[in-house]
Amino acid sequence: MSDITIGGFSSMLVQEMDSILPKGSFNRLHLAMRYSVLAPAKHLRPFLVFASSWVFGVKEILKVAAAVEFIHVYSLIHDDLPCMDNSDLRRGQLACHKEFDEATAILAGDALLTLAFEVLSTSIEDNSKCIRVIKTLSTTIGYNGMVGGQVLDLVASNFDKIHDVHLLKTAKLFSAACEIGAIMGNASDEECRALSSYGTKIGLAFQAKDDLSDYLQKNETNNIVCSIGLENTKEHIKKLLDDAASYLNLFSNRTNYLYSVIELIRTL
Ligand code: GRG
Repeated sequence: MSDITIGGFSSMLVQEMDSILPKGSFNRLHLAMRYSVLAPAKHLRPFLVFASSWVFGVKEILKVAAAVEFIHVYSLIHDDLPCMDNSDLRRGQLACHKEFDEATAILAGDALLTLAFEVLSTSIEDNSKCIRVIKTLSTTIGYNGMVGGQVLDLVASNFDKIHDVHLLKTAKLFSAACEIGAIMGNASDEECRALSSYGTKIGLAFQAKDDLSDYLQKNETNNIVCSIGLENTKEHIKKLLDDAASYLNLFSNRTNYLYSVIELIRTL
């Protein structure tokens, strides 16, 4: 995989996910999983797995990247439910619970969460690497990560709380994606830490950008812009992206894709 664009990566990832997902055309659960996973998306988190592993010249990373995307899609399906964010639309189409029904959406999310770990445990041949990847991902998405962030989100109001929600709900998965790429590349502890920190900064910047566009386009309140103001939010995003870049100084080459994510987030 050389000289690939994020779009080119997406096409290969979609093919890989298509081949992993169950295919029963009359099975509602299978259809719901495919409907949500194969919808048009940016695939930033799996791209970060690829971009970090690229630093170390890893050749086969698509299955691991797909597992990270399955986790992300599970979180989107559950986040859209009426008892959570209550969104009717996702990825330019009806949310999973609207296209199917709530029970199917809950179960499709559960099945994707489980499938992610099945894929990791069956595709990473080196056992110690496999356990490290599973440990990184599972600690990122549980009570002290994504799910904990969702709980906090229900009550978040000031900057500190909003920052914690961004960290737990969004940035930790970005960071884990980068760390997983590093683990797959046999990175040193120092390199793993640098890429994990890069991912955290990227994730925080991505979420602040998302809040900024919600504020500007949908006039949404109760987000970071309302807490620290428009100019401070822009400054905050710039600083986060500059910090992300500084973590890449440790590496002498093959950081092109990681820099391209910084530029992509600047332009979102
Ligand atoms: C597990 C119950 C439960 C909830 C999960 C993390 C989370 C809570 C939900 C994620 C949903 C969400 C709105 C997160 C904020 C980050 C965000 C803007 C996600 C959308 O990600 P994109 O823009 O989406 O990368 P695509 O569709 O391109 O993958």
